[in-house]
Amino acid sequence: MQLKDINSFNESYRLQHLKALDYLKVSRNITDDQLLDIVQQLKTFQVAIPSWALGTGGTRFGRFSGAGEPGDLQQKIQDVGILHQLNRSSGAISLHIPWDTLSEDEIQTIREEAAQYEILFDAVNSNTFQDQEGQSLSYKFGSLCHVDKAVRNQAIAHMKEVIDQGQLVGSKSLTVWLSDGASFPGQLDFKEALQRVEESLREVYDYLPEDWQMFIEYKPYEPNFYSTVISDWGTSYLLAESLGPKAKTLVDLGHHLPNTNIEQIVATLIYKNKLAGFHFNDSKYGDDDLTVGALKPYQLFLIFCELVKGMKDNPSLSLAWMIDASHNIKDPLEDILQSVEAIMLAYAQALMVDYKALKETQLANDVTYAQEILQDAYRTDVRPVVAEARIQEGGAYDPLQYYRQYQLREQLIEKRGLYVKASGL
Ligand code: LRH
Ligand code: MN
Ligand code: MN
Repeated sequence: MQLKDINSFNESYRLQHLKALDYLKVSRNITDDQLLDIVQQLKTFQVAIPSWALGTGGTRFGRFSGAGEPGDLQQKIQDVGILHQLNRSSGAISLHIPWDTLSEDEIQTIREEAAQYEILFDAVNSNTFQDQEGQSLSYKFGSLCHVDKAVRNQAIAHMKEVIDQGQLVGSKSLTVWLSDGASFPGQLDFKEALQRVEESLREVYDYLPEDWQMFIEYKPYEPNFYSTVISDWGTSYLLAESLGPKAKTLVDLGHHLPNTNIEQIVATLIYKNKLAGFHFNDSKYGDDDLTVGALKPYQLFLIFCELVKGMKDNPSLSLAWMIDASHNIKDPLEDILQSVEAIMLAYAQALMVDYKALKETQLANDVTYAQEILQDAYRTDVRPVVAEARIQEGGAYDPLQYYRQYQLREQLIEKRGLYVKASGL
C-alpha cells in the first residue's frame, strides 16, 4: 500500500514542531550543528521487524486473532512497507523458517515487493522449538542437545536450510534460539548437553557462507522451566568464542532473570567484540514480549548509552537491531510503531549525553554529577528531534496519528478480510 499525503499531513503540525525543536535547542543549549549531527545519526538508524510480530501473538492460554492481518510473506512485507513509509526506520524484515518458507518461484516476487518499499532482509531465524508437519523426529526432548544424534542431525539440516533460504533473499546472518533444556532436575546431564550443542553448532557454523554471521540467543527459562542449555550471556559467549569470529551473542531484553543489569552485559560484550545485536521488547516478569519502552524506558536508555559509547569508540561496530515483541491485545502495527518510537527516543536521549563530562565525573569519583548527567539527558523531551529525522526522510510527523486518521487498518481489513490466520506464533 502506497501511503498518500504524508507531506500535507506533516504540514498541519509544522508550526508546533518548529517551536518544539527550538525549545529543545534552547533548553539543552545545543547549536544547530550539534542538532544536525544527532538528526543525521537518527536518520541512518534502522530496526528490523520480525515477520512474526505482524500478526497478533498469543499466550499459552489462547490467541485472539486480530483483523486484516497478513496471511503470507508478501503481505507481511507490505505491512513492513507501511511501517517504513510512516517512520522511515523500519527498513528490514527478519524471517522465521519454516513459518516464512519461500519456494523458488516466489523469490522474485518477494524480492521485488521488498525492494519496492526499500526493505532489506535481516537475520533469518531457525525453529527447532516446534515439531513441523511431516517432520520425522520430534524435538520434544531437545534439538541440538538431543541424546539421539539422528535428531541433532535433523536440526542441523534444518539450520543449513535456513541459511540457504536466507541466501535467496540476501540475508547475512542466522539467529539461533534453542528451547533445549530440562524441566526437571536429573532430566539432562548439563555438561554433555552443552557439549552436544557446541558440536552441533560447529557443524552449522562450518556451513556459514564467508560473509555470514551466527547470532546465538540465550534465555534462562521457558519453555523448559528448570534449565536451558544456553541460559545466559556467559554460555552464549563461550559458545561464540569457541566457534569463531563469525559467531556472536544476541541479547533479547526479555531473556533475563528479574533485575539483571543488561547494560553491563552489553558493555562487556562490546568490549570483547562479541555483541551481535538485540531483540528489543519489554517486560515486568519474564519473557513478556511487551511493547518496547512500556515498562523500563530508563533501562533502555542506559543500554543505548553503552551502545553510543561503543559506537563512538569503534565506528565500525556493526550491530543487528530487531524488535521481538508480539502480544495478544493490540493492533500489531500500532504496537510496532510504538516500539520503534521508544527505541528512537532512547537512542536520541543517549546521543544527548555529554560523555566527555561523564568521563570527568568518573575520574573525579563525582558520583552525584555522574548520575545528574545521565538523568539530565534522560529527562529531556527528545520527541521533536526524532520527528525531525523522520520528516527529513519523508516519514510522518506522528506515525500513529497518521495510521489512525487514514484508517490504514480498516483499509487492510477491506483488502484481506476480517480474520486471517497468519503463519507464526
Ligand atoms: C524466544 C524468542 C526467539 C524466537 C522468537 C519467536 O523466546 O524470543 O527470539 O525465535 O521468540
Ligand atoms: Mn528473541
Ligand atoms: Mn523471547
